[in-house]
Amino acid sequence: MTLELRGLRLDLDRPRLMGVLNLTPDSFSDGGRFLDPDAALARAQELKAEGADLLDLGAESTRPGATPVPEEEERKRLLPVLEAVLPLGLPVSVDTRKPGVAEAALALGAHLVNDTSGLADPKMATVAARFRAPLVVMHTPHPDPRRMMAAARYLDVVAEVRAFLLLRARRAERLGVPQVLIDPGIGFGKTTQQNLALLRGLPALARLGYPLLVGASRKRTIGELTGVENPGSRVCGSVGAHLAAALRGARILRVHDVAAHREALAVFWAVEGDGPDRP
Ligand code: HH2
Repeated sequence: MTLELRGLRLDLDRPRLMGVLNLTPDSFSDGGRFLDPDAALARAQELKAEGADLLDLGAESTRPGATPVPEEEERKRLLPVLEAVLPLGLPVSVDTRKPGVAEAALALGAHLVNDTSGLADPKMATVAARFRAPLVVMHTPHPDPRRMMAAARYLDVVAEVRAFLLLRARRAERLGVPQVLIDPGIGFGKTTQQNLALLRGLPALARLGYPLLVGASRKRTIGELTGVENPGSRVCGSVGAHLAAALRGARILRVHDVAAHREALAVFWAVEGDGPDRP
């Protein structure tokens, strides 16, 4: 399976690492650290040196309860850093719920749209289609982070997330998106038990045939399972979750701590991988 990224290509026969770069004052684990464009570029260089296969730039926190950012402010945070980061040569994803922001980022040369609203606005798909960019469709029970925990009621979380992703992925394809990726949205309106059920249930999502992205990095569930309160110190727990995800078919892991994941994946893939990708 290959991901076509507007001229760049990423082979997904083995798990790949998407390095997180949050250009926000309020992200749950690294808010405020990379607001300054120079600090953001330095962080992007670090993520590349650690072995990131692609970068995910976000300028609006989506943690449960986060306050939405006006579009103008999101553009102001995102676009200068995107411009500075593109020459690094890595594929760059833009993490946004706003079609206008995605459009401006794609016009500058971003390679992938990461829509954490789960295609709440079909315009996101028409924008991605126009730029021939792939689109990540992520599950959330409500596109507004202030309301998603209250919306978290499932009878069968795996079946419901699977049905949602299939519906939205098909809609994106009908609207002309060249390649769709799916993501269960770990922590988006889900309890720890529901997140664990989703991680166990990943094979059912992988069987839909779309490349599967998973992001559990430093999330509350990792804190609850490990007892580590500081999100920045949840590295080992995050690696544990992502190896479990890779074993069940995840092909892109969205992570803050790239170096640790790179090492863990090297060993993981030496054991689990097969064929020409065996390192
Ligand atoms: N999680 C976050 C943000 N974007 N995108 C995808 N596709 N999947 C995810 O699981 C996902 C995501 C939340 O993490 P983070 O960016 O660290 O925090 P914040 O939203 O507070 O900026």
